[in-house]
Amino acid sequence: MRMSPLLEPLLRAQFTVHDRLHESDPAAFEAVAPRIRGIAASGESRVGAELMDRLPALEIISVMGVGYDGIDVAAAKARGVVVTHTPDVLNDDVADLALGLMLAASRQLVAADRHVREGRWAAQGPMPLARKLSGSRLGILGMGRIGQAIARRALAFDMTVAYHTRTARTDVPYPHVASAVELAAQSDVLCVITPGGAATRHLVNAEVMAALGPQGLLVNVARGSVVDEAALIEALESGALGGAALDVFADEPNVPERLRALPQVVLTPHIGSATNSTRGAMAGLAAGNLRAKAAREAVVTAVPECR
Ligand code: A2R
Repeated sequence: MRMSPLLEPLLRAQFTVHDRLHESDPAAFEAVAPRIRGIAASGESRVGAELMDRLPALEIISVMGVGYDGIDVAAAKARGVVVTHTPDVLNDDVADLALGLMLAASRQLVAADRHVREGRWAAQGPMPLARKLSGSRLGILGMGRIGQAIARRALAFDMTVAYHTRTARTDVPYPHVASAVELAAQSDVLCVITPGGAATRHLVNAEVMAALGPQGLLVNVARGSVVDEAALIEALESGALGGAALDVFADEPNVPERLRALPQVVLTPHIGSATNSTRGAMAGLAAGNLRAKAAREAVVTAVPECR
């Protein structure tokens, strides 16, 4: 994936940058690999042990994103390589998008826009009635930095909030629910905001979707891997699940045709943090971590496993 245009100038100002040279010119990469001290990665990057093995001088993998499920952190730690990410600065944007997706799906905003644009308002009359969001029951799967930002916004819509995490929190006022299935069963909207990776793979499965039910709405602003996408398509097609609003997918940027064909879904291309100000802040933090490491100072935001 192309490097962020907001990050690239910050890196070029201080470092010698080899932009995805291992993919574009493997021979040239082999020549510079022994001197590479840092990797600038995105939230979607895959950095495994095999790549690290070719970089004996590697000191840091700086991820521009909060999720780092594509990085083999255990392999990095074993080699004395620190992994950093960019938490907090994107909480507002991801939470804003989560609420936007809830509103878009329940009030049929995308279909309504097309209704006007395509002249159907004048030709056919009003749209079918939609579903009210305010006052409904929101279940949040994951109650970390972003989950809490989503919950605060939901309160302004008079929604009730409950959540499921592996460990109940003592610092939030919302009820903790013991499992994803139980949370889904008592929610009108289930919003997924856990990390990706093996521990959460297909946490939202057919059983969870059935519990959410024919009137339920699934919102995913976390990682595509957390939802069983094949089961999701089945559930939507059969009517077992009412609707979905998705910013992330199992195999980005490929979105299954069957999913794209469904009228009761709203789809966005992984834009959770994609505003100028937030991406600027993320780039600043990602570059700052690289600069700190190069200066032999403590990095700013190491991932929890590397602290
Ligand atoms: O399970 P806990 O107690 O560690 O709570 C974390 C929860 N979580 C899970 N909940 C249920 N089942 C799991 N297997 C599981 N694994 C983790 O997700 C915690 O409440 C939340 C993660 O919060 P933070 O680490 O503060 O992450 P943040 O900044 O809210 O971002 C969440 C994710 C990123 O990793 C990206 O993949 C995505 O949002 O953009």
